[in-house]
Amino acid sequence: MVNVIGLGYIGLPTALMMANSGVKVYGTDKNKELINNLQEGNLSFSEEGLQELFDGAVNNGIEFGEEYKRAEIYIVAVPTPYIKCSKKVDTTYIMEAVKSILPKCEKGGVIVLESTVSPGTISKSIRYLVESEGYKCGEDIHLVHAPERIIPGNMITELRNNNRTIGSDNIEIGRKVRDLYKIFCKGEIFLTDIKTAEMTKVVENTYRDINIAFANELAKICRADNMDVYEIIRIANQHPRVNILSPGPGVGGHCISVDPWFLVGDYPGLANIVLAARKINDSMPEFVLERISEIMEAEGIRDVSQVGLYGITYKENVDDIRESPTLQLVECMKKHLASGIKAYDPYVFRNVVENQYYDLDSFLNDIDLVVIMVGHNEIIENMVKIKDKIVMDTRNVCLLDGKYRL
Ligand code: SAJ
Repeated sequence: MVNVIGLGYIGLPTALMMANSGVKVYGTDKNKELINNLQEGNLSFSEEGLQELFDGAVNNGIEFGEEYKRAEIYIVAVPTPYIKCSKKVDTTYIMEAVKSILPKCEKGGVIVLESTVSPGTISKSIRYLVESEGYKCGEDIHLVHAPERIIPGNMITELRNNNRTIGSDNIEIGRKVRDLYKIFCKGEIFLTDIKTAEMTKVVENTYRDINIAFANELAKICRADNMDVYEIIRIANQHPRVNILSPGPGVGGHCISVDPWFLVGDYPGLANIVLAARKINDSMPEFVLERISEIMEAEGIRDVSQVGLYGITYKENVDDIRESPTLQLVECMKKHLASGIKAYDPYVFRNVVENQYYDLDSFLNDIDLVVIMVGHNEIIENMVKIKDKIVMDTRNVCLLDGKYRL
């Protein structure tokens, strides 16, 4: 039996995938409402292929509850935010999970941590916790790090096909966990030690953050000197060794905008490019706001209530709003004591921001300037509906003439 702890964006698909592959799985989460929903057959977020996976897992006997079960292997996929003042990883949720596992775990059982952590965290914090509770690591309990790599929007395919890393300080235990993941994962699974696995995961997301920051900085430079950043990136990327990502209104989500901070917090004075990249990406919502003001002035729009933010999620084709640039922009506006800007997202039907619309036509009727914040397919397909509006496109997805860009 495998007990998966934390049934969010990572834990749930992983639990369902294992159950579909014939593993006996129990899914645990402390959120009672989430558990009730899962027990009633309702998923908490949408993702292509998730419903089918859920149905298959239920047929194979997966169960959900708030309690922890006696198991040989635990998989922990709970959030690891960063502490705002120190920038260090906040291990509260993992510690809570591990502490609850210990009295249930079979002797010699394995705790696999999927949550992203700063290098050394498992040895410094988790191992310390286990041993201070009276268990011997490597005998009573084995700790393993198996950082997830799946991308929201394409999770199920990536869960099946991506290469993975497993960090274990005991080769036999590493192989045992690798064999469990191999049941559903067609990608190559690399075995290494725990600290290398921890650092590798943080490095992967930091690499992407720095690349996006470079694109965002180029957007600012090109705006200052009237150059077309998109054309420049497109041509530069024809070089066989250049691959610049796309500028945008900011970096959201619970991974790329969080994990690089762990390096800044743990290696002050060393993680300099990392820090600069974080600052550039975090400055983008403010930059978009400046662009909106310029366009309002150029077009004679007097009131922000005539402006609408088209897209609220942190990126295209997902319903996740965590650290979303749109929400950061709205916060920015509050600091400037400006209110009244409108917002709509075809994926968001719960109220998350003031002046939010749930119907595209009413949203468009009430505004003059449309700011495309997310490149959802649905927004691209409905582009004709905004052809008579003033358009500011932060994602470069709009083919209409006369639009403003970053
Ligand atoms: N973004 C840009 N420009 C780009 C690409 C992305 O502005 O060219 C923005 C997005 O709009 C979004 C943010 O960056 O706001 C992050 O989106 P993303 O698609 O880059 O990444 P995530 O956070 O959805 O998923 C990442 C992935 N990591 C990498 O690609 C290295 C995923 O594989 C990880 O599993 C995930 O983080 C995680 O959980 O760590």
